[in-house]
Amino acid sequence: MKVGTVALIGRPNTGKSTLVNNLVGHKVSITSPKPQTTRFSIYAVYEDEREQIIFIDTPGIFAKTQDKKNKQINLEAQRILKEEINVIIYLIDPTRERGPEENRVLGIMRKIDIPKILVINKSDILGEKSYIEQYKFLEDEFGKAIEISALKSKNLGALLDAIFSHLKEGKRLVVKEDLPVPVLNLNSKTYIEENIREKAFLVLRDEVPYQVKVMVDQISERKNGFIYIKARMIAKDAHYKKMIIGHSAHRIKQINMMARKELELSTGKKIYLALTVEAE
Ligand SMILES: Nc1nc2c(ncn2[C@@H]2O[C@H](COP(=O)(O)OP(=O)(O)OP(=O)(O)O)[C@@H](O)[C@H]2O)c(=O)[nH]1
Ligand SMILES: [Mg+2]
Repeated sequence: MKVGTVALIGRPNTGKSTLVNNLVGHKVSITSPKPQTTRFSIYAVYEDEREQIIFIDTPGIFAKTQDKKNKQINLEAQRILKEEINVIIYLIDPTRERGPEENRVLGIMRKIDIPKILVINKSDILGEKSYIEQYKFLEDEFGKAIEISALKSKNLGALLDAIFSHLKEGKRLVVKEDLPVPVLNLNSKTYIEENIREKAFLVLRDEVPYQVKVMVDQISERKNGFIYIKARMIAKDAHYKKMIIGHSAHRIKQINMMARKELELSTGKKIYLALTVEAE
């Protein structure tokens, strides 16, 4: 069996988390149409008959910044690159212009001496609006590009083959059966918090998601087989709190319902989610 660790690198919103989720076949990372959705690196396990891969989904790298939080996020992606990584997937989103953000990622890529696979994502919508010409030069620099659609799971087999060709023979890095979900570094609390945060992104759209924190206070199994989860969404102030709750609580109810459904799917159990909102 061939084994190895593969990091996904790219600017925000290129589809790194979507790709990891679809490769692993299970939701491990949250995704959203907003950049900077992923905040910390997530390790997820993929395995088939011939290979075992640990994928590392990193937060998107963006242009040089003075903002403290953004600096931290950039550092996180670069910290990962100092770990033992066997292959890097350099993910491109050709539906957006190249710009300073891509240049920054490119600068980092050029300095790293690890096998890289250039992957062009969102091939399902390339017909509509494409800046692919701006990225063609990368093929000369990094070799052949693999065109995929992370969202539609298109051409992922070719990507797995390319990864396979870079991996070395070895023993399994982890025993998958031991893991409740194929995520290595997330405990269930964080997993639930991330799920709720994702639904908040979806329901609140452009309004507030960045200002929302989620805290899980309790997870317990009830006699009737239900899993009881008590969680709080913490808004920046009273104004945002009201926004999250929505008129006759319609927003918070929707967030709750969506999070509950997904948690039921991933655990195979009935969930009771007591979700409240408070101001910081
Ligand atoms: N049409 C299309 N949309 C995609 C594809 N892959 C990802 N997306 C969308 O692009 C958006 C961003 O996807 P994410 O997976 O959250 O991107 P990311 O690179 O993890 O972003 P950060 O965590 O912010 O760095 C979401 O709205 C996805 O649904 C794809 O292959 N085709
Ligand atoms: Mg992400």
